Amino acid sequence: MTRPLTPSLPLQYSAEVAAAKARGAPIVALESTIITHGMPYPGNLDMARSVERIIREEGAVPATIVVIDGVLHIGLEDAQLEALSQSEGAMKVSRADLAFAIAERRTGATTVAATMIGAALAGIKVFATGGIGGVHRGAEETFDISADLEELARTGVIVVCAGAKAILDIPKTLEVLETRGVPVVTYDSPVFPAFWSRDSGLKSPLMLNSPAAIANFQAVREELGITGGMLIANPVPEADEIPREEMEIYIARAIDNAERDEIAGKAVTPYLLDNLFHLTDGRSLKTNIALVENNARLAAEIAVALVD
Ligand code: PSU
Ligand code: MN
Repeated sequence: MTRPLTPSLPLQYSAEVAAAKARGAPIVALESTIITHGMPYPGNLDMARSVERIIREEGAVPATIVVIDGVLHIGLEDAQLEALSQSEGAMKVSRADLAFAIAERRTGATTVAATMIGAALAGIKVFATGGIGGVHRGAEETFDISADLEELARTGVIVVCAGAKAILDIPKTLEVLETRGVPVVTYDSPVFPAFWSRDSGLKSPLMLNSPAAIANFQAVREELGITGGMLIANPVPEADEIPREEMEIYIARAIDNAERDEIAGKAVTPYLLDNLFHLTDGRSLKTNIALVENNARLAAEIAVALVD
């Protein structure tokens, strides 16, 4: 079912996503960098499968987005998901290199930014992930600011996350989002969450308590002609969180290790996540999976509310 949009853009929908599009059913986009660069095998495959199952249980259709051998896939079959979870050489692609992966027939896992581009192309309005990229600590020296922030400003997709990873400079991340006009809405909590922890120590810019209210907010933005994305920050469930003070100790150590190993550019986030996995004896991964599942559920509820 490969459909060339242009001679050079092969786009392939999974059968399930194609059917959902045809009947106007709710769809939730999912990223693939979290599978290839964010978690080790087999936890990554368990996560990818359980997230898809949760979205279906909520009455929506999951659409994992990834470039495989130069084809932009919107929705995967289970065998493709399984192969991806064990793939060694996948690129990590963002806005800068999504087209490169397609043009060069490569396999590329999409970050939040690239997944938003794919979702918008496919007419998918909601996307669930773990945490977005943001302004890294020390960005005043390194200039390391994730392309995810710029994409949120540009592309009209609702991104459900568990806040910004505490490996980032969260106050600066929120400042950039405000400057770029991205609404940051916490779900059912007055404080902005920090991925593994429910509380970043910062007040949330906006708060809403129901999927219907989020869908309504988005409808008003569209009526006003306000383009661009919106960020929904959904705190990790209490039972799964690692308290901030505890996480902070591991994060400081992981950042020290990254400096010692001279990690830079797009390798930074995967390096820190892997380091934290080892420093916490796998606990950070358990929390990561729980929060992505929690986000998938909310994203599906929002997608359903948007078509109601
Ligand atoms: N959230 C996770 N694990 C991840 C990421 C997010 O729980 O691996 C990935 C996302 O794909 C996000 C990327 O877009 O990290 C940010 O990378 P960078 O800081 O290089 O922009
Ligand atoms: Mn970066």
